[in-house]
Amino acid sequence: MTLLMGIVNVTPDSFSDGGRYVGVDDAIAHGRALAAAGADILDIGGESTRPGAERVPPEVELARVLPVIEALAADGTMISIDTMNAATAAAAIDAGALIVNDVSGGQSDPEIIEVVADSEVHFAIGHWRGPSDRMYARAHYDDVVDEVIAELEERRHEALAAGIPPARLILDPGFGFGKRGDQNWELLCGLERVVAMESRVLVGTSRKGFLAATLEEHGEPTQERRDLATAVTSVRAAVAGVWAVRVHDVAATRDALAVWERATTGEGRS
Ligand code: PMM
Repeated sequence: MTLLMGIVNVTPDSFSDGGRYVGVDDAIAHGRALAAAGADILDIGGESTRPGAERVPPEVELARVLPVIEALAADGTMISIDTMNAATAAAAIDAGALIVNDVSGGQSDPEIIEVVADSEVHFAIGHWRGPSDRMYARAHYDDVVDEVIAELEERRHEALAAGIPPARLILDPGFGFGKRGDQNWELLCGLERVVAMESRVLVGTSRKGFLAATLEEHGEPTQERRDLATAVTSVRAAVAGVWAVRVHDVAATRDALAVWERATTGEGRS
């Protein structure tokens, strides 16, 4: 059964009087709603990795995510920290995170690999070709599936060499990261080959630009339409045998997966 990872982005806006980010309480409430909707894991992030997004100092990132991790981990939910910073990963682990999700796969801040190696948490390694301001310049592939697999293999090798056991590794082909529209569709079509790498695979297509580009053929790609598209691509990923899908709208993908399971096996979660 494919696990559901719900996305909790802690709003970057402003400080409240108490020194807590205004977005903290909203993020906690949002995380609880996603867990109630069926999220198996909550992925908490305090820095946007979207194309063109500016980097955030690790101490600011940490101030955003830490209270959210503490509250949601205390609920008993499995927490993933979405960060490229070793210091943030270390503090998040101390606060109860069980997965370090690094879209750069340890390339942005290589010390993150040591932090994970010195702990007992899982490491989600993303396929990445540089920071968001440069990633499209590097989006050249002869065969995107082959090259993503080869580069993920290098990252996996580094993690293993640092002493992280294979059972703690998760690979993510990094949809939207250093890939242009059609390259993402090609990658989605070739997901079985990524799954054949024999690590758990995590896939995040939620609301991404390549979905919007397809939806635009029939008008405004609203959030609602992107969430429907995400449910479909997440089912596609589940068909390939991925371990988990990372989504904003947990309920939509939960329903799509439940219907697909019933439609193909006659069995389901309930
Ligand atoms: N995408 C984003 C952020 N974190 N983590 C993983 N493992 N995989 C992804 O594809 C991924 C990620 C960017 O999307 P967002 O800004 O909507 O969170």
